[in-house]
Amino acid sequence: MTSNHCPPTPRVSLNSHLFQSANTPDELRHLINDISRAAKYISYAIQTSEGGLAGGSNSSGDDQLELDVLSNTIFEQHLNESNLVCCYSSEEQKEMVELSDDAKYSVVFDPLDGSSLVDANFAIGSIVGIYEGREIIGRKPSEQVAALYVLYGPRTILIYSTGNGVHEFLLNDVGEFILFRENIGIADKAKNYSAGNLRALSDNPKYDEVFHDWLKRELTLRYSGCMVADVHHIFAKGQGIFSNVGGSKYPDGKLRLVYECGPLSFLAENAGGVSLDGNIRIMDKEITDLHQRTQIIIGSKNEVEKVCKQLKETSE
Ligand code: AFP
Repeated sequence: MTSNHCPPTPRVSLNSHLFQSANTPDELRHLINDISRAAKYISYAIQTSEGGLAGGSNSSGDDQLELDVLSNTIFEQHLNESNLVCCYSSEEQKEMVELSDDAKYSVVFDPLDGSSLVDANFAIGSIVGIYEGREIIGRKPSEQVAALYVLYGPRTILIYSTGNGVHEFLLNDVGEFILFRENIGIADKAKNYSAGNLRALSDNPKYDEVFHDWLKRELTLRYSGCMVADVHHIFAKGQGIFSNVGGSKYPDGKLRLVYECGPLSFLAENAGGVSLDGNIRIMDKEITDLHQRTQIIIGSKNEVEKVCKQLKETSE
């Protein structure tokens, strides 16, 4: 007898991908699953809350939105419940927080990157880096064992790497992250550019030259003001460059090594891209302060190297 019922659509969940394709150690797989559950709650909170200022400020002196605070708390709860985290450090908190004494991993995260864009209904994201062991100070982003980000846009997507390719998952209607694209690559040549901290153009003539070179060569500008969304554009299109270069207001650029640049550099390099601070790999930078800032030029190899050369010609 034949049946009218459609067979279930073949699908690969985040958990089964971590287990079967990426061959991830069990504890790390459980931790990434727990973090992905936190992201589902944040995704729901973004869709249902009204946003607005909470009245507090974070360790960098920025105003905190209600959703920043809420997202931080959601991360905290899930990391705590996992029992796999000895300590964590959040962009929203000054100090490291100790959790389970004998647990294996430290987690660093920006719970809601681009939160100032919430009111405008732009895409925003969460960024996570995972290290083995307790210390972060004195380490380098190259020591991360995994990194991921979640982008809350028209669709919620999660991108992760455990050093074994970069893979993208889509949050479906029943709340499961399902494989969307596997082994994402970044080509050497960029057609798109995403230029951050453009206030530096007025006092950093080399950055001004780089920017005008992009204009002259008619690359396509794609910039939203949320690093997760802007770097994701590079993964989505398979090419592009994102920059956040220093000027007098932010001499080292605006972005944080630990919470933003480190994890996204781990992902970009795993996709065949390059990420430099103008001189060296972001992955090779020693972490001396949890909230230290760094310049970053990330994306397609040829363009990143060209820009860093142009910026260096500046200062020499
Ligand atoms: P918020 O989290 O305060 O919105 O800041 C976002 C961000 O840290 C990063 O996601 C952007 O790339 C960067 O700031 C935007 O910098 P510009 O002000 O230079 O555009």
